[in-house]
Amino acid sequence: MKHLLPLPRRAETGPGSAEIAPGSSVSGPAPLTDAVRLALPVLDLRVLDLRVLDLRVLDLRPGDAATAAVRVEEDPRLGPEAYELTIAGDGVRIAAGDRAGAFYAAQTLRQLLPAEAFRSAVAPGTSWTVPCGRVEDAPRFSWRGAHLDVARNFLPKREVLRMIDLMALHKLNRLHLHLADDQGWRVESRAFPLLHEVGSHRPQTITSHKGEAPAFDGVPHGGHYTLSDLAEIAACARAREVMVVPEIDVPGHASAVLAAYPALASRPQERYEVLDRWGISPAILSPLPATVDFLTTVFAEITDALGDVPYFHIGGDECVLDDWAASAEISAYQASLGLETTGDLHAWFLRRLADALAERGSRAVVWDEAFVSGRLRPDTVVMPWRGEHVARRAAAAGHDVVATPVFPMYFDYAEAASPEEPAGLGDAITVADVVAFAPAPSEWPEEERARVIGAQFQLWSERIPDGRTLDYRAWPRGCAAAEVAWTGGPAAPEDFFPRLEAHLARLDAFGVEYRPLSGPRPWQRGGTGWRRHRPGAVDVQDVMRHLHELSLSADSTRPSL
Ligand code: TNX
Repeated sequence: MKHLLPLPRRAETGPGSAEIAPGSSVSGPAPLTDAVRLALPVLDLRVLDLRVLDLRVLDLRPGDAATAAVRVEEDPRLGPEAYELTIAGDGVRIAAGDRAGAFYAAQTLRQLLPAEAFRSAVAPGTSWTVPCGRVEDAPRFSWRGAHLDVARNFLPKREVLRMIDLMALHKLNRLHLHLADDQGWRVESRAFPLLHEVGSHRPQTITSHKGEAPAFDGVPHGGHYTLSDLAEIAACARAREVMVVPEIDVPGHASAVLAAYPALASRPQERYEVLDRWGISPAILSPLPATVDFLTTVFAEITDALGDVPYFHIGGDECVLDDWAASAEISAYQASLGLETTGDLHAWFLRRLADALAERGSRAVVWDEAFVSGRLRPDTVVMPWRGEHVARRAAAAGHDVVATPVFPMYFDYAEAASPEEPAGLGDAITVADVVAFAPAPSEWPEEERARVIGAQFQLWSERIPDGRTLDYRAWPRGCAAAEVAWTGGPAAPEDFFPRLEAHLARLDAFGVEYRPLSGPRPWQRGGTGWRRHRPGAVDVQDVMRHLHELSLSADSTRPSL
């Protein structure tokens, strides 16, 4: 039981082992048994559902349920996502309070099998030997997230589905999809079809680094998910205990929306284009009622496609409010609402959207600038990306907080300040940095710690053009993030790294092109082309100092990088 990742609360190894033969059965109440079977595809388990058991249909003998290789029991004493896994000579027993607990027990069982169990198929007739023992486990945090920016570089649906599978192996349970930004709008809208027809592609993408003469690749880029794709993604995710959290980032980062519907701009005469370069753009939606109506319609389309949407992210970050101040119509509207500053108007606008979402049963999630602007609904979840200070302020104000600080949770930063490393947004965030992270610091008072509901890593995709690069950036830092989100962190490196080494064999079997701990393979290096690395270009610690200063100032909706 030494190599489980994330680390369970308790694990003991006993003498002996159990055998699981091909085609073995799993018995227990639906849908727990089904969750177990889904988590163990390589075991080819038949399901004996005790509630709907029809032995004739299944062609089984009455004694089979008692001799099933894996027996699942519902145990209401166990909390959400908790499980007990017992492996004895006569088989495997799983106790769980809910479907998620049963699913995670089966994920743990899979890790107790040889790494071969992480291939998508095994030789016919393979049977598995599992060491006897017992695991008692439950997560420290309910939000164990991964953020995918599919706006800057689109990722085809297959990559999103694969990410969900990889998340499930690591007991990660929130997939935050950043669906709209200056460089692309990534979801179908039947109400406003120009959003995906115009907003989802750009003619080219910048390849030069900051400070260099601009150079472009001359390659068109595009793509979006249909509403049916979103429904499919959500259903696959739900089956794997992953909740999709959609994000439409407003009112800034709006170039793609405004390329489609310029009438929503604060300067409607201006012509907008889907951006072909990175950075903070001044493009901002107008805060007038027409924009709120437009967005609530689009949010409803996305919510209807996804099904159950407990959380909907509305962004709120990096807004340049100059166009609001310059517009007579917007200033008059601001005055009519009795609001003093454009910052107040930013807060008011996001509040309107959060209220509209609440009417449809979704809680809003925002980046921390929106918290600093004020007026949030008390139930709004805050993602403090600018560091611990603003995280603590949001927690002290009574908001649920998901820890998302640039350091060490921005996996778009390079893992080393080395010329071999492909260029990231900056340097350097290592696996060891992630392992040392405590999302709810022990120095905080208990009430503030209790407000931290989880942690999430971010894969901003300015420098993640495809699935291979995604693998490289996400893993193994994602393994470390999963560890601290499950256990509460930090982990002791001398305990974590040997477990990680064993875990990497599982990722090899699964087919993940992760970054080896010793550094990139030759074809994973930066080379001399557009992904060449410039050591020392941006130091993540300098970025954090800068963001910290900004989050202290009252006027911190201003752009920051
Ligand atoms: C900041 S975090 C951003 C993103 C960038 C990222 C690059 C946040 C809310 N905004 O737009 O992609 O930095 O690291």
